Amino acid sequence: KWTEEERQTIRSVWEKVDIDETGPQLIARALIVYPWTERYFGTFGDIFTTSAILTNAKVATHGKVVLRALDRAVKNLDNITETYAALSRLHYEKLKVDPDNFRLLADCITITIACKLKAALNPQVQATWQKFLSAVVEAMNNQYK
Ligand code: HNI
Repeated sequence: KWTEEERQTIRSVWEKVDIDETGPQLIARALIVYPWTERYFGTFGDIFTTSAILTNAKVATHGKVVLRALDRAVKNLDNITETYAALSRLHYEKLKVDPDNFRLLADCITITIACKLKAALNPQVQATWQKFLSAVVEAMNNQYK
């Protein structure tokens, strides 16, 4: 499913990502741009204003958790669906996350990475990166029925 060039491109983007920096930024971006996503994070305390979102420690931690999960996908490109089976099930059964939000979060991941990588995320690289994130989104959808 992946060419050797695609594998290398995905790895080259990923190795430039600093999980501790990008993780917090990407969840903050999702909460600000798509404010309804706040409804799933009732345990995070005050995330009702932009400044509260940007300084919330639970938001920051959660971003790192999500990117560590993405690291598992990068390392298991040939079986992302299996790698994410339990995670997809958790989002479906327990967290009851509307799966439309997976695509939106994926776009926030791309944009946050673009802010960091600048010109290195050229159109060709972005296309391959988004193909990878589409596979992630598909895997997150897999246990929904
Ligand atoms: Ni998501 C918990 C990964 C999309 C809402 N999420 C997790 C955990 C991981 C994770 C890993 C921790 C699981 C555990 O505790 O075992 N989430 C991912 C990934 C994506 C994603 C890889 C998509 C690319 N999650 C979303 C989206 C929403 C979401 C789009 C809601 C809009 N996730 C949650 C919530 C939790 C969560 C809520 C529980 C958070 C907590 O700490 O209580």
